[in-house]
Amino acid sequence: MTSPKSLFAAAASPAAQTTAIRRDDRAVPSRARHERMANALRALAMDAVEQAKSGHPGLPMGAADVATVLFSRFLKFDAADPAWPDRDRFVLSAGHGSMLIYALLHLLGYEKMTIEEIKRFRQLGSITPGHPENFHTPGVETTTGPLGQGLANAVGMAIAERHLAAVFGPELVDHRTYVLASDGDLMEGVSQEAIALAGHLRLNKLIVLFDDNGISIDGPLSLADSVDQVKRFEAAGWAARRIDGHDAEAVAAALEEAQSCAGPSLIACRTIIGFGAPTKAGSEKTHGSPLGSEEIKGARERLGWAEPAFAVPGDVREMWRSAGCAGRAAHQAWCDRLSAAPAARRAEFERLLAAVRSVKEKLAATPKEVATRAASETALEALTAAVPEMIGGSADLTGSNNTRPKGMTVFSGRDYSGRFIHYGVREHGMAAAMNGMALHGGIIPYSGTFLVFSDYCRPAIRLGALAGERVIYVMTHDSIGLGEDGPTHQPIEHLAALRAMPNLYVFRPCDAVETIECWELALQNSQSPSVLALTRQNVPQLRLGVEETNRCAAGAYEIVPAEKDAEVSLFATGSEVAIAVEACKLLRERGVDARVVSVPCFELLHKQGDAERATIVGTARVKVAVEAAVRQGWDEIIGSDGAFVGMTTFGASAPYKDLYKRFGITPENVAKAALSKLGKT
Ligand SMILES: Cc1ncc(C[n+]2csc(CCOP(=O)(O)OP(=O)(O)O)c2C)c(N)n1
Repeated sequence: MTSPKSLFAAAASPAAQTTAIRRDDRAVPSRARHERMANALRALAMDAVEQAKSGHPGLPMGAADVATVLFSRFLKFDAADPAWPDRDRFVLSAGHGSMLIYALLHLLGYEKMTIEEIKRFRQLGSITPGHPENFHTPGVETTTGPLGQGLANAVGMAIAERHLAAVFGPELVDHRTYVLASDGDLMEGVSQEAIALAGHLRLNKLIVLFDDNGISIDGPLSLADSVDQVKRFEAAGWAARRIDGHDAEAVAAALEEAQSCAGPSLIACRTIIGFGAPTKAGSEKTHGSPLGSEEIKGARERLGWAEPAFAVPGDVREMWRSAGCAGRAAHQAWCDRLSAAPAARRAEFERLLAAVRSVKEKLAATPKEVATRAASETALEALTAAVPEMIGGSADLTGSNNTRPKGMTVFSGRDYSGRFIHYGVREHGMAAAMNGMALHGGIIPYSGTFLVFSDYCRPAIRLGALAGERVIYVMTHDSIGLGEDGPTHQPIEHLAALRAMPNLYVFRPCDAVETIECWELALQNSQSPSVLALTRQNVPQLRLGVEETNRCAAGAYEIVPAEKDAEVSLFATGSEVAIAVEACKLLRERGVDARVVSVPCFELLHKQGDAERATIVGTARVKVAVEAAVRQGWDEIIGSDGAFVGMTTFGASAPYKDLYKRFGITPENVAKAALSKLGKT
């Protein structure tokens, strides 16, 4: 087991000593004080959107009361250290309401969120982008904007908290995850997956505040939706209630009650979008455009807010600042407990290297002809033993994805110490939850489904790539090689589609040795998600000797060198590398010197310098690529005049060997394509 110190080392910084107020001791502001605090949020949101000439004032104005109660009376945090590991998390799932979080961070005293940044809302280089970006703005917990994602991230954060609390104890891990979700968040399908999973896992420290304003972009929600959200959440095992979201005491009472629920809680807060705007409040007109100077003037009058644009009076600033440091004593006490914890053990990096080395040594001693999904399971046995931060799972395909190594116990509502999550048939919710786990810190999530269902995860994979999160997808059944399940299950365009995504590493190892090497690279990619595309069918072990270096690290390498001077370079990935190796033999029988380059990861190859890449690609007159997928993306390696042996249509249902013949992905055809380019047919 890793130690708490190594886990929290990077993030924890000792808090300044102050005479601080504990959460429970915070003074309850009078109604007038509460209103002034909430109105400061409203005014900053109106002013920033007006200045930017774009943005969404409606949500911040409507949810200002809820946010004020949460941040001034409940949330455990310390504005001086946005990365304090044991802070409560606040997720603004409705990311379009970004001015709410920016105004909060500013008023609470987050150092970087100056009034200048608020004035530069949505401008190039500001820390106040259109939608919140956690990798950009200290104090923002996750990147939101695509509706539904934040809520599903929060489920992952709550899972991470429960697991780490079970492992390290409540003295070091004891925090809540709060979400502000809108109608749009709850209409998105991913929310259902997230809600069902959270209810099932009894995530009692997850509290969703629903900004129940009944308005979306097109107008009243009744145009498109008539779900009773309270009943919906209750059906999924949540405690749920409705309150008036402008009644601060009702919000506080509901939050108080939610603290002691046995499962997750929903608080549906009835609010008025654009609260305070004289003619536009309660209508979609406040949702996504500046209010206009007349409306803002009227709103200031209604709210009793006489300050000029962007000005915050001293008393209000003081109230917010004291909320911003109310958690400082709790933070300091936590730092003290952490320093009393056992010393750090060997670094994660060293543990990882030792595990990889042991797997490679075993494979060199006893080569294995196995499916790469099975090789991945063997790799996981060593890796998960060495890296306890790894939490596995599968979207109901555990036996097919081979993601549960022997002995890994299940994470459940009864036992949060388990490290394997049965996500159910919820690929999208799983992917978004994994993002949340990675964001939480202390966890390296990996989980599986079929590669074809990467489409079901894609929105979350994309956000993980944008935010630079280490999430590892084990995507098995990676081609027509899966056989009899047929074209619905056979990925064709998926590798190309995934490779098109910036900051996503797509690995397609060719054998057991490449599989452990790709796992090592995925684990070392601490700023990027990775996909491991793995076969269902067996493949021969092509790498036989003992090799210290990770040859996959260059993205591509010569797995079969030329005899002398190659006329033909054959490029392949995954299960097709063995086909290319056979084709190479056929070419040599015809007197043609050829070499084979395995290309386990395009992105790493692209990262090589020009000279290294040129050496790997080589200078052979003819280049042929073979991959049981579409050609798109390969021309960068083989050129538009290269030959490609792969798929141009959907697959079919049949035993896989028949399919490879039917679609012409055979050594004979690869050799034929090369010979034809050489003019030797
Ligand atoms: C997945 C996704 N689809 C569409 C949008 C565009 N969009 C932004 S806000 C919104 C709906 C707004 O309604 P609601 O969620 O109730 O927010 P409110 O109007 O209360 O601010 C839509 C469709 C989006 N951000 N994400």
